[in-house]
Amino acid sequence: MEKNISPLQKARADYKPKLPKVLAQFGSNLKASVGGPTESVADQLQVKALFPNTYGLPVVTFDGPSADKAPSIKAGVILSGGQAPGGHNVIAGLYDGLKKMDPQNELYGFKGGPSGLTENKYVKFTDSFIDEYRNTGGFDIIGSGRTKLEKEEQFDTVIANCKALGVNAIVIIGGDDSNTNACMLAEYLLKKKAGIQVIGCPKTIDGDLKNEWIETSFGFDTATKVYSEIIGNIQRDANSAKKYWHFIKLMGRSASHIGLECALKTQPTYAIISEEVAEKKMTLRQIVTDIAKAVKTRSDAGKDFGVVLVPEGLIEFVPEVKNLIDELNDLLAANSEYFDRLSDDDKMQFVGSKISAESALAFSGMPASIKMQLLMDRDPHGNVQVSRIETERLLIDMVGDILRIWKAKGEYKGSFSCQNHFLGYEGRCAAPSNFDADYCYSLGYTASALIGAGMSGYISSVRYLTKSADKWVAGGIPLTMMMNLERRHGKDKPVIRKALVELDKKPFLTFASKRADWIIEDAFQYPGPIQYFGPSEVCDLTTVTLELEHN
Ligand code: FBP
Repeated sequence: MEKNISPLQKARADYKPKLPKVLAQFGSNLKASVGGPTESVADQLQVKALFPNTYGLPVVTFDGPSADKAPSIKAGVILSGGQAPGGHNVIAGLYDGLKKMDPQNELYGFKGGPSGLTENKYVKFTDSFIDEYRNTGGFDIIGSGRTKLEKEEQFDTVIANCKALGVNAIVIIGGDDSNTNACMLAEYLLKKKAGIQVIGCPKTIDGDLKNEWIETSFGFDTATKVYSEIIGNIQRDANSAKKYWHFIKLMGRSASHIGLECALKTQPTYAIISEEVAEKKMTLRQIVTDIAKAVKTRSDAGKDFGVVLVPEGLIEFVPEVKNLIDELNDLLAANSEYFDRLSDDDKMQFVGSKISAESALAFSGMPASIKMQLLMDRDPHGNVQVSRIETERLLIDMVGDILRIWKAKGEYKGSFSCQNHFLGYEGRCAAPSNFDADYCYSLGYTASALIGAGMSGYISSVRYLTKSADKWVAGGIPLTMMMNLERRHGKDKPVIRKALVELDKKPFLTFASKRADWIIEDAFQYPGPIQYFGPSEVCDLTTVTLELEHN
């Protein structure tokens, strides 16, 4: 049966992703120049003790062809965690890089995320298989999952499965949690002298897997473009009908990079940045009072409409709620089986009796629906599933309460009619923008070069991303460099540190310098849809965040 693909998909299949010169020109095995020993971002002694074989590895940069022939490679790849546009191109780049090195090299895709490695579910990639997925969105080529690989039994099963198949390298395409898995697996495989290399690739629409060497995670560019298009459309509707306040929650589990990027692109009436809330130690009451003041200011000017951007992770950054969540995490981790058997009412009572007086106060002040959402299962990495908490509705309710009080006192005369939206899943599988198509392909290709150069415990790094792709620099960063200790499931665990929005850096400062005007004026910008064909200044645009951070 002929594949049912859209005209755009057909045309995109022919797109040839741009590569850094060092990868495009040489392609076969590459020479790596190495820097000095490295350190983890924090907790150096503890991280070093936990990762004796992978700690302190040097940063690697590819700078030309290598005369050494790469060993023959049978690699396995997994997609891990939430979908992000461009994952298929990472696999295509990895495949092409391996084949360029030696046509006999092979690539296997382990299905359904990390569990594919332990359950030995795989497919062998061929040219026609890969061709079908070039430049497409989604992770459906092999699927994804959130199983945490951290136990020795799991690692031993991975060794046994790889050995049986002859796989001597594993590429893990994932976010901070998945690359933490990659680091632990690399360490274990070196300790066991298993002869299997591990390379990570930085994926997540959240944009929080970044540092000096990883300028952005893939998928952030495309997802924020999709959300900004929709926000722009909603703003135009708000400005046309002039009767609704739209509260739009934007995905991004923890950091507010997505919210900030979308705000810079669309100039909404109001945008909350979670990191600022934490820095200023704002209470929920202060947050909603500020929004209510903006609503009143506009209403006094005859404008009973506007758009508010709410970051998905906000709730965890409000100090009173953060303390509550930390206590709940520990409590639920220590009593999970007992807790699961309780009715909803008993759960509330149990929690109320076990947490501190301050947290109990914060908990009791929340609507029942939000309380239950806070008690829901954590994901396998111990994270609260914030995408399931309806923060935007909570804010609408609380702002409405304040406005009603002001109205009763005669201080506010407007109408506050609201619509709520959640933008998340709409953007995670979009066809990658040119930037993500190129970046992802380069990341995959770089991963193949790292394998060829015999590296393990590295994450693929492609830098200088605001320059044209031929000037990008490809190499690898030791995963341990990004690690620190954090509290998970009630214990201190080594994890890759998330990059939060920095309040003293240009993206936030630019936003902060403009936002007061956005409340009064209708400064809305309408970015429109991603353009795949047309002038480079429209089609190859990167994010405002990258531009401000690096130019
Ligand atoms: P990753 O960190 O795995 O990339 O996932 C990010 C994310 O899209 C978050 O923004 C969101 O909170 C979460 O995944 C949603 O998880 P799920 O896909 O399990 O609903």
